[in-house]
Amino acid sequence: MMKKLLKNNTILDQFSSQKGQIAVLIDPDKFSNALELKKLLKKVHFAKVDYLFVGGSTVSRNTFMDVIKLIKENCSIPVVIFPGASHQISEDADALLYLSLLSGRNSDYLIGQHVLSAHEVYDMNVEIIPTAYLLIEGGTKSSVAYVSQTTPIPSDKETIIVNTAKAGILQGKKLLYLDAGSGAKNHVPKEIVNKLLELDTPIIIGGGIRTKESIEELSQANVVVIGNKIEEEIDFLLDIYQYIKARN
Ligand code: 1GP
Repeated sequence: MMKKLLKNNTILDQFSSQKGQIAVLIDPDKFSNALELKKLLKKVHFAKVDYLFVGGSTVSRNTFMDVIKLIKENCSIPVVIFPGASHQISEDADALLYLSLLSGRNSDYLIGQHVLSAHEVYDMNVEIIPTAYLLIEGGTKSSVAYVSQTTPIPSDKETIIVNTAKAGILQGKKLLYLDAGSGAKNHVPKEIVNKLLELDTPIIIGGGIRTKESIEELSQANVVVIGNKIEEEIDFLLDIYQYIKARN
């Protein structure tokens, strides 16, 4: 137990250390073919992406664990679990975003899923990052909203968003994750990111980010997450490569 309490916050420190970092989100269901995944890993490595986030809404435990193992065997980029449910855990990952869906009022995603996996997660040798997860309206009904049966916060309700983030910090969350949902029409507005900077807590933004311009617009966030766009057009990693090269 002590070991866990004394553990260094390596990935959290890395999140905090710089703005405009890039994470590529890998949904194991879409990359269960090892050859396809290895091809993707070569490209993310070339682009010098900062993190690989792994998670999905429907993935089974075995597929999840196999994909994380394969990533770790073939790539040195830190792997962060972005879990869709309590069974998406693996000791091979570097960190786990311990998400509480604070924008919603579904107790299952506030505490229920956590209790189901707590006995395993508690003893895992993986960095656990308590994360305030806020779903923000992004112009489409997202899988997260559907699966969690929660309503996202409207993107123009700045005060509600900021107060939700503040409540999360008061509860001990170390990280803010604002998600417009996978495939969102509109990503989280940059004004929200700028407002949240006042809270002095690292910020992750995801959902609907599909252009280099959007990445630049949101680069005050610590980490910008890109999923769908890379699944659709793997060569978008060349744009990411250029962005990262200019940033460094
Ligand atoms: C991660 O849900 C996002 O937070 C991923 O969204 O697939 O739209 O990039 P996209």
